[in-house]
Amino acid sequence: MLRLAVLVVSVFLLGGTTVACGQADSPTGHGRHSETVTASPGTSVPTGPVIAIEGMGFSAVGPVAPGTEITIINNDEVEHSVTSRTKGLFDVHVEGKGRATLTAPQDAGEYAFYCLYHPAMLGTLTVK
Ligand SMILES: [Cu+2]
Repeated sequence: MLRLAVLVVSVFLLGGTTVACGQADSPTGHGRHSETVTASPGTSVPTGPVIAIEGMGFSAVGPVAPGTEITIINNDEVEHSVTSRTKGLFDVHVEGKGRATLTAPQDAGEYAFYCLYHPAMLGTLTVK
């Protein structure tokens, strides 16, 4: 139950801080989601690329264009980060069960990243 409440709150936060438009005709409608929803259709599906974090690992993300907004969805209970190996390029922290946005670098290339909290978590972002 608490999990569901947190999920609902984060959905509201997302709707409030991003310009939620288009698909959210009735974000709080009567259709309740099951508790295991990761990216439920209808209310909060990101339109762009996504890096999902689950089980202490990053999902793969396909090549993205420079400057693309990438949604990071943390399905774990603990906080993670998406931090570039090249210091200072990007460093986005995502609370447990939270979401954040990473803006892809402007230059094409392969950007290795990891989690500051769990350095064994590794991923690569390709920009082209
Ligand atoms: Cu982590």
